[in-house]
Amino acid sequence: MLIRLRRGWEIPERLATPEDVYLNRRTFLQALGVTGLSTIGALMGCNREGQSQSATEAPPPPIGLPTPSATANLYPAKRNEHFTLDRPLTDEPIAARYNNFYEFSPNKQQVSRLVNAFQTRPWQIEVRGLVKKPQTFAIDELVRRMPLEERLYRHRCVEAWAMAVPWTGFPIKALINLVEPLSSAKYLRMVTFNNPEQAVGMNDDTYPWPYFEGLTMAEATNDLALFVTGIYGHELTKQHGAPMRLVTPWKYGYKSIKSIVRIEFTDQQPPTFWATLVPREYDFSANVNPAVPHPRWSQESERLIGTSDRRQTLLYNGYGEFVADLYKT
Ligand SMILES: Nc1nc2c(c(=O)[nH]1)N[C@H]1C(S)=C(S)[C@@H](COP(=O)(O)O)O[C@H]1N2
Ligand SMILES: [Mo]
Repeated sequence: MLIRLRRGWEIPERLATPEDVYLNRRTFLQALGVTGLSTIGALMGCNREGQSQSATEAPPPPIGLPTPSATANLYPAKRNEHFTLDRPLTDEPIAARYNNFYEFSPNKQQVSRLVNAFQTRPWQIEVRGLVKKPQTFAIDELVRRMPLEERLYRHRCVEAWAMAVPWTGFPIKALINLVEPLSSAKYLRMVTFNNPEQAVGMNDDTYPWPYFEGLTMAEATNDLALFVTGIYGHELTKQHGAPMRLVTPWKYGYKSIKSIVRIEFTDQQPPTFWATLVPREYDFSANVNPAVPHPRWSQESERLIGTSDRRQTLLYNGYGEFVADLYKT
């Protein structure tokens, strides 16, 4: 039996619809008698051969809110009407059950089922490195001090699916101002929580956990760059990266690191999770650009999840008026 094993990140989303991946993987696992979660990643993508069975599927889980917090009453926040969309908002149940969060599963449709044990309070965020005022914030105190607003943003995953979401959060700039970076600070490095007991996918040690990402200072202080603590008018759910995640809508989704515990100001370009795993496929800047194909698939168009709509992908995901100046040479 010859099985071509491929990791989830090795196939464009277009070639592996989540339904195919999920149903065939189930069949596969059953046939092999495999139940170990660590094998799921290795089996992602060996699909499309056998036809999907109508597996007796459990009903979808409710849209899980995070661990109770002291700031739930801050939502919904006032919408900033400056940010408009060219497409309908994605329905919340669609966005809530289609998540890239490898700490829980490499299968986007499984993540929301696996986040229950994840504790998002108490939660602290340490800010350190090249700043005048390094400090550790309790998340609810930080959120209370920040100017929360709602923004409608497009989101474009490198796998060529897209959605449009109402995020609630605050400009990264507001947090940067609190800690006063030194002039030597050129980059922000951000790190996700590390707890394999609460996040079952972290037991797969083929990944360099915990997840890490970075931005230049110019990117981080751009108006568009948000730290997000809410979605669809309520607190951020676990599967979307509670209690606080990054959102940089002109970049591919993998930059928008979830469930952040540490932010460090440095003078060196920080390594990133996906570029560490597959350097020739995932670069540091990760700006959305339809003219630059991924090494194994085109980036010219994208599928809007929950619909059969396919759209042309726009340079900087349509946010050129805000960010193009950052990349002029
Ligand atoms: N810690 C962490 N952050 C992450 C990821 C991840 O696997 N782990 N996936 C990224 C990718 S590839 C995308 S497309 C978005 C998905 O965000 P969503 O699930 O809220 O749609 O989260 C990003 N942030
Ligand atoms: Mo992504």
